[in-house]
Amino acid sequence: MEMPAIFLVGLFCVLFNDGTEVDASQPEFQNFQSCNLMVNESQPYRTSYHFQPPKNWLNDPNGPMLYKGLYHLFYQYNPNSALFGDGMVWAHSVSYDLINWVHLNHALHPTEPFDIKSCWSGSVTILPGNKPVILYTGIDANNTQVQNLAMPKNLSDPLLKEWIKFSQNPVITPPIGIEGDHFRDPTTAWLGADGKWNVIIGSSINDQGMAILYQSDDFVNWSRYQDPLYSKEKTGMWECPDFFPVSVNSTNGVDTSVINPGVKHVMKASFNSHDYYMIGTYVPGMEKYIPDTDFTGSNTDLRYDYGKFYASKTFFDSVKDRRILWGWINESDSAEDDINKGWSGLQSIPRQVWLDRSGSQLVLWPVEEINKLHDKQVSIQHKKLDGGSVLEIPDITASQADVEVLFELPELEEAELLNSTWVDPQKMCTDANAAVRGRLGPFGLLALATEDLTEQTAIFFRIFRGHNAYTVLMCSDQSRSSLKEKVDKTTYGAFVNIDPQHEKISLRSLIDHSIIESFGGEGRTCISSRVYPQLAVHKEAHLYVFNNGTQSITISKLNAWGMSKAQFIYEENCFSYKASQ
Ligand code: DQQ
Repeated sequence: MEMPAIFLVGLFCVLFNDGTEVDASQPEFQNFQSCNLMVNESQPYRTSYHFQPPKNWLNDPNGPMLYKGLYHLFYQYNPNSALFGDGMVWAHSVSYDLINWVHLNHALHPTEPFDIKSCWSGSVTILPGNKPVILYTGIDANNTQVQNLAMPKNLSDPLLKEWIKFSQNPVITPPIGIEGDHFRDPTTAWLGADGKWNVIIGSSINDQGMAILYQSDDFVNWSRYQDPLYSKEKTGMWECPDFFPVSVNSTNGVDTSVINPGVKHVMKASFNSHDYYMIGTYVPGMEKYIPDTDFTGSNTDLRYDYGKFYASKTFFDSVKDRRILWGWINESDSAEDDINKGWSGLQSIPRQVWLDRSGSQLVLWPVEEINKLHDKQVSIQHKKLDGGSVLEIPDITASQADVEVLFELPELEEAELLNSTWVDPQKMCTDANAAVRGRLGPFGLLALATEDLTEQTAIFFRIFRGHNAYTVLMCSDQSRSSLKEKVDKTTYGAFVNIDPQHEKISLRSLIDHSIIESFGGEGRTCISSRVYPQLAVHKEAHLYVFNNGTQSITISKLNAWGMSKAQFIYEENCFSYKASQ
């Protein structure tokens, strides 16, 4: 697209002018107590430490970044309803620690022909000179998906409160052969050695999902590369692709533009309601992505999370040298329930992402800052759990808790034989829920449970013996999570890539009223679920560790904490930062 010189000059002034460096490390809160958004106790499903706005619909995380000491999270938000609809905006919040948040005014809302129906998902790229720029999908009056730029009005404002849409938007429109409603969600751009910026955009042609590659010298004029960076038949429309390097021999993250022999590349795509990823090699110049293992369309494909988790996005935290993942976790209740609650949708606890030692999968782990919310602690050590026993973890707020447990299996060789037809872990968990006794397992946690266990969500393991190896199955069983009807109680399951002969079985669950995020095998398998107990709410919620196998196991170590509430405030009248130079 040809760009009149005057507009280019204008854009470059906004993108490349040096703002005065401001140290934003001194926040000031006014009337903090009265500003903290209060939770209505009649709302048992609102969370205490997960990110959510006070009301209405939330979906995809957009453009997460760290800028001048502040974390920014933008997200898809419907200001008019607890349900999805036209008029989606980029809501905007900032944080010093990824846990406590200040809600700012919306960064982008539909105002122009190129986004008049909605401002849909996209990403932030930080251009040289520490200049963030948003590239997002606008829905125009014809429902065509076009890609638009927006720049901060004032780069010296660490809050980046105001964003200006580029006057020459859209900068990318659907190419010939791509349907106007199958062209969205640009990624964070990476800079090639040839000086070109690269972004991918999600699309599909006849059910063949793809990441279409665009390149630019100036971030304004974009040309489509001849082939998609990757495509795969029968995967359907790829939403919110993400493409980033991971270090081969370190848990540290690396900047999105790093390309060298010390990294592998992750390609993530959101389709069929899940976030799937591949690990592979990126060949710049030829613009090829060669996955170690391709998507197969079966349950062996790698997922960030085997429960609820969608439209996620990562960013590189250059201060702590880590890559952080945010994902949208939607509701499992009905639209009618959402209207009554007045809200719908959560963001996951941000997770640090790195390549597993095996090189064959990622590891995801809650960011360390979440530990700041740890309140009262209970510990158990070296405790035998006979087959058929349930042990309460007392004295903590079981409705908002963080629990980590390490199981030892002294009778490992007693594990049941794995039947060769058992290849679908979710089906295995559904067919044999927590009530079905095995030999080694089910054992794990009963969260958000009533004292009589009529309501409970069981997060558990079963161990099986094969010819040469053991198989570890992890399940999240929602079948008894609520007496409420009209709630999706699907059970989730996945294998955990660990060898119980050499490693103890670990489980961490973050429990927060209506969400349980569970991390098995030190973050190699994650399962998030949404649950709506009717009785096991607030003080009536209990937490147990259980063993419903016939063989005994040992709790080698258990630490559980009640969690304090995270703070969510509105900027107006409640928050200002003191700039020190
Ligand atoms: N959500 C956005 C789209 C994206 C979808 C609209 C994924 O841009 O494809 O809110 O959840």
